[in-house]
Amino acid sequence: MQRNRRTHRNRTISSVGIVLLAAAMAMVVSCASPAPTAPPTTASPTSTGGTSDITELVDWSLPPLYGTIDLASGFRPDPFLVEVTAGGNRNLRNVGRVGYVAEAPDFDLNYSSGPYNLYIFVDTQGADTVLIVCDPSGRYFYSDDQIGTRPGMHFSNPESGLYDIWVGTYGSQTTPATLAISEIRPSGW
Ligand SMILES: [Ca+2]
Repeated sequence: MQRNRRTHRNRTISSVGIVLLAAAMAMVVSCASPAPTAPPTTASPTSTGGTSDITELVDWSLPPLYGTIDLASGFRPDPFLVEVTAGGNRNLRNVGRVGYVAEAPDFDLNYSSGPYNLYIFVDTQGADTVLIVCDPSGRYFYSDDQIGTRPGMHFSNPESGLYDIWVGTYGSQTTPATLAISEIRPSGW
């Protein structure tokens, strides 16, 4: 069952439609739910060695700070862009990662997938940012430096459903950033 606002208490993991991540493009931070019965082909949820679970730092069920969008595969314009303030008071060191995010997601994507890959990435004016995404199966993924110091994730055969997105900073200072959602491989990727 996929997550949505009405069924968020039911975090059952679907055994089908597992997101495939391109190698080394994102790493699983932690997972609020039991491990999937069928592991993803190219990435598996792993322990990070941190002292806390990611769900003790962030709350996907809070209203997103910068809104929600419904996008169906083939959406235009592509990329879809959202201006956000990256960062917050949640220190990812506690889950074995580096960076700072807010408790609430910055943005929620309700995605209807099609034949394309899904890219979620961040653009900044030189600021070092990080990214956390909770996918429709309730698994958390982390990225730091995908394009220079900018984070990005690539979902192959993406699931339809809710993607909660946190745009964070490497250091403790917040910074303006642009969140990008695309089905086209970004330049410099
Ligand atoms: Ca970074």
